[in-house]
Amino acid sequence: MRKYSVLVAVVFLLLGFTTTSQANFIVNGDFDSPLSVGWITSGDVDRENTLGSPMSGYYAVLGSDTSSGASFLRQSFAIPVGVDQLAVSFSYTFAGSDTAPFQADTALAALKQSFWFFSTANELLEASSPGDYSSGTYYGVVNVANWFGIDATTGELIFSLYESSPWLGSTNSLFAVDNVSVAAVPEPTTMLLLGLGLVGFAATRRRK
Ligand SMILES: [Ca+2]
Ligand SMILES: [Ca+2]
Repeated sequence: MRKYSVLVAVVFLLLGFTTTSQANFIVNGDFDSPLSVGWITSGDVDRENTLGSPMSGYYAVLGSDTSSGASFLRQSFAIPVGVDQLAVSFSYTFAGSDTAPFQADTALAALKQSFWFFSTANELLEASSPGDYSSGTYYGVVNVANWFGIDATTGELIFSLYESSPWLGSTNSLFAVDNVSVAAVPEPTTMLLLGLGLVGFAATRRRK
């Protein structure tokens, strides 16, 4: 009985550790608050709630009122020391009408990471109208240990929509995002050491 309670305690501690290390670095990633909370926008970016799944309630939408030009939605965040990998996820809808045979609209999601004056952009998603019109959930892991083992200290998540001005036909796309999350991926070695430590601690206590 005692053995089981120790095991249960270990499992709960590990779960707790995992949960705390997966805190979302993105503020207002569910767009429950106005865009001005956490986000920087340029071009045509609105907060709406008319689309259904995979959007939930309010979401941000790029290019819903425009048919040409570029729109951006971005947010910077600090990457805590010791974090080597970021798990990025978001729901998206890329939709519209496109009758232009030669010029497409492009939706992009990227994670820019920086250390000192070094920076690099990691492309997460690139979609072109009309062939890539789709809805879904993106999930990916970005490595932020670079520059000879030095970790990036700042990240910036960037969503953008480029709507073309075609000389034949017309395009009009929108790019909606919701449930945006960037979190640290728990280090397997840390998890293992913590787990072994707890098991060792439990074993020591049992011997007494
Ligand atoms: Ca939402
Ligand atoms: Ca549009």
